[in-house]
Amino acid sequence: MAGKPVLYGATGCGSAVVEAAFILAGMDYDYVDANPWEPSDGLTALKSINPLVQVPTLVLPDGVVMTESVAILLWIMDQRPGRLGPGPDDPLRAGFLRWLVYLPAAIYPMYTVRDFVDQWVTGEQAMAELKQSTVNRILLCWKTMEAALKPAAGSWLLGTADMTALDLYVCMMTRWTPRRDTIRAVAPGIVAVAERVDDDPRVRALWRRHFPAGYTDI
Ligand SMILES: N[C@@H](CCC(=O)N[C@@H](CS)C(=O)NCC(=O)O)C(=O)O
Repeated sequence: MAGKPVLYGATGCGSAVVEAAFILAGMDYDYVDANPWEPSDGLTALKSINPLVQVPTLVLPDGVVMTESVAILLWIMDQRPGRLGPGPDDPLRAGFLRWLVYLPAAIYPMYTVRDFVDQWVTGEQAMAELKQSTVNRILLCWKTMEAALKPAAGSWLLGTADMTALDLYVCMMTRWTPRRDTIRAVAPGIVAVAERVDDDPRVRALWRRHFPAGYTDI
């Protein structure tokens, strides 16, 4: 496919994992900053191609628009078979797919609620309670994943030779509320993997750009 894909993204947002995957896959991409919380030309352009106005959104060289971070990650893997995770014939594939989809299906929607809590309930108390409920659910999800995967010290989540898209995803999402220190209490092995991904020289600069010291989400 000629030309480069165009990634609509924002600092600290779900587009970070797509950038990390492009780096590990050795693929070039163009980037349009489209922070959903700040008016910009990029945001206006994003609105015209994604009615939900969410990042990541990817425009393929042939003009096809992709949304959904997990779909974009799987598309990148299609472009570079053998990288970023086990392929279709690998016995690890089923578990890889399960947990790769679990993150955006079970955890990511909690942020759609908590980032825009006034769209779901009214009143300060109800909003505070709903926000707390999203944190409770996020922690339950991390705890469940930890119990199932039991990550071994010093290994990647699935015990693969190199990190996979799953490790990248976990690195990004554990940065979000309630953040690493709180998540560590219920999922220490997962946070250890996230920290290992932080330090990988291939993606270290990217994470620093997205999650500088003192980073906080909403
Ligand atoms: N299901 C989507 C969720 C994307 C998403 O919620 N992105 C956030 C930024 S991290 C966003 O754009 N929020 C703005 C909004 O939902 O209006 C995915 O997995 O890519």
